[in-house]
Amino acid sequence: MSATDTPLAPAHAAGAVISEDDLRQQAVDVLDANWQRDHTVPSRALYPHQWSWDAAFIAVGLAHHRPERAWRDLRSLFAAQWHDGRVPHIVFDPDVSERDYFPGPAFWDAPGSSGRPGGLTTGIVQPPVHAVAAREIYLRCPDRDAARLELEWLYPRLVKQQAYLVERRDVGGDGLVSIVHPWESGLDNSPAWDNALAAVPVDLSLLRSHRRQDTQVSVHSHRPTDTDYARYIAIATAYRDGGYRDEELRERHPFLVECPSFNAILAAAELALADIAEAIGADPAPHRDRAEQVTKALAERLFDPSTGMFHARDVRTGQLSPARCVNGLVPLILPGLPEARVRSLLSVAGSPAFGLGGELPLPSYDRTAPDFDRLRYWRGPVWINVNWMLWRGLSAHGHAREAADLRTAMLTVIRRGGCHEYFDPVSGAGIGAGSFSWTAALALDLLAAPE
Ligand code: 2M8
Repeated sequence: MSATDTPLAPAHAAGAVISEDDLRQQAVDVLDANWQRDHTVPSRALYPHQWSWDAAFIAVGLAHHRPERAWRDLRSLFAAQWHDGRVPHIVFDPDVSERDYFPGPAFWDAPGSSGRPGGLTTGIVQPPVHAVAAREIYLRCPDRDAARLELEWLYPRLVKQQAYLVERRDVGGDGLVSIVHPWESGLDNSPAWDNALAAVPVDLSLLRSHRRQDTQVSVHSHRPTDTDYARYIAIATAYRDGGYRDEELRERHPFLVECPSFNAILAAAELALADIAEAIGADPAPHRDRAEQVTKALAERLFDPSTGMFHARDVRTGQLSPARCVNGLVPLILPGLPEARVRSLLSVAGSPAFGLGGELPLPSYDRTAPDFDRLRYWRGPVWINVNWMLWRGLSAHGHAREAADLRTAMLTVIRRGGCHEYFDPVSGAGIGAGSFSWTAALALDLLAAPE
């Protein structure tokens, strides 16, 4: 039976709905409990280090609770920025044992991974949401002068982060950034990568030499399969063994994909940088131009008129993935997206595939697809960070009613299920890690927004 045949579970199935005040307190408690010296961990049990795009979403919420921590979190992440501008997807806490997360620093810290200013990090990146977060914190900070000083520190680093992506990662040569690993998308095991991953040989013996840690602390059926995990290790190993260099990737790297949400976030970051530049007396114009170029390239290269939404492109074959995934709706965050594209995305978002306007937020994958999986990680479950971006996109395009409905749906699942990592898209129950930081942080932002 597919999930579309399954009736929505009654509201009480996933627990009682707590009040907004109780949720606010719960979210603050989660963020306080996950604060670690100079950063917030996504989850104490499952993700005990600092993650790049998590830090950005978390900072948005911290701005409502502890603005000084919001800045501190971003500062500690950018202190680990590589000389070439890349912001690593994980900054490892040296006090956490290698056994507590795989792949840990020993895996990533291979000879030849030069260019780091120090500290233990991975060598891949995640979507650059940080400029958007920095602008949000700045707008919320009561102490404008202190906030401007933070922006002055961050701005050149954010510019360098963007320059790394635009100059070193345009593997397809069409003005869009390629990701070199599914983990770079943040939507790790999304069906969006299935076709590109199918070309990567599976060596299950890698799982004997490298022991998965995620399945020790989480339910196996929620996590990527061993087959996919073996591919993840192989792709990360290939990039690491190439010294984390980005030259000749097309000739030697097994996974190169243009992701619609990564590129939409890249363009949104340029718009945020334009505002930040204005706030600190720098020139906003180049940022606006870059945002326009990326938006245009996205609309031309990754939109599929036959589905009415955006899709990931495999740079090695030139093919668009047929999978209808939520990352294909994220370009809605761009105010410069042509109106026809916006209308099309709204229609897909409101269709049975995603159900915008219904009781639940949007799932990560088409509900009507035969392989829709309500439990496995990014292959069906509801994620708050993606819905939060879509909510902002709907507001930016003037769709206030749809935005309000989505906000209510997000707050309802969190009030019912708790600050979980993700939610069952059928019953609304909270699943994955409990006490998950970005869900807590974005709940604070949603609660603070006018209805
Ligand atoms: C998940 O990814 C990590 C690898 O980066 C993992 O599964 O171990 C993803 O949901 C990713 O988007 C997120 O940043 C990370 C930490 O919350 O967990």
